Amino acid sequence: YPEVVTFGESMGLLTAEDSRGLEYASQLRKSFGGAESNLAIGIARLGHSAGWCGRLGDDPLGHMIQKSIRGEGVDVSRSILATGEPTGLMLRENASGHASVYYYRKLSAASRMTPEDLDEDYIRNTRILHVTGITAAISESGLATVNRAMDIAREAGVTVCFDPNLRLKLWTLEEARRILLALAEKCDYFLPGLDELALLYETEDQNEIFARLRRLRAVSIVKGGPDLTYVVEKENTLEVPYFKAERVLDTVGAGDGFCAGFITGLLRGYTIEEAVRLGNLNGSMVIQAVGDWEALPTDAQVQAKLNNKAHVER
Ligand code: KDG
Repeated sequence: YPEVVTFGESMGLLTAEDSRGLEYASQLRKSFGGAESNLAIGIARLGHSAGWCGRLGDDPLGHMIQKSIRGEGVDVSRSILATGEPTGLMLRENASGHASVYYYRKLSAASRMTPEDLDEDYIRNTRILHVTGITAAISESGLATVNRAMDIAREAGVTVCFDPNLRLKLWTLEEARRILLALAEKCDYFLPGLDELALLYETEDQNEIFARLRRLRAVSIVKGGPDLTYVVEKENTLEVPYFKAERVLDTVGAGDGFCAGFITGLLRGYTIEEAVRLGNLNGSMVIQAVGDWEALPTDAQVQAKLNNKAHVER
């Protein structure tokens, strides 16, 4: 069984790289995205085993996504290609310096995921289960699947990581607040961003936010501080500085890259601080190239970065 198990919606991703945006661009770059498959690929690149179990359509996009994730060394043996259900799609434009996405995922195969899709033994026998709030947002049955997976993991003593991944294009803030804060009660590691917490807890006051986090059973790892990541535990708060990225080309996927590094650190028995450092380094490498997961580093690249070794090009 893989050391980490995750599941969620992966979608075709068509990006207009042209400054004219989606409306006027004449070409789109084809890839795929999905927070959980990004994470699984990140962990596999760092040399650990990960399993991704999503529901895709039995269509060209579904085949491309399943083969690509498998090609990255992730176990997709529990993923499903559902006949007659479309693979979700996401369009993106990078016009005027910022990215906007448009989702086409209502009634997608993934949004029809149910708890029956889960292989319970697969979850019971892993070391870490990682779930995100995106799956909870896409449908009632997606939420039920997240809850069921968390319950199976907790009963079996499997560590549960949860990234709320707030996507306000998928639900209202009120719904998101009610559901994401309930899920945060059920994990061992809560992995939100500071901006998400301000929305979820309805305050910009960092002391108030951290006081709320301290009431959780989980250790919270808060991404997106001013050049640092916070670790908020019952008694203390730790600040772990970022690695400076040489250039920032595309910040989408940075959070998933962070989680992949952090979870790898947990698998390796690192201290929390060391695990967060690996998360920070991994996240800083994702943003240096275009794409949600393409620039996730291998372990050799991470080691070279840590040892300041120059890359030999030819
Ligand atoms: O975290 C990056 C993801 O947001 C992206 O890959 C696509 O899962 C995705 C989503 O729902 O936006």
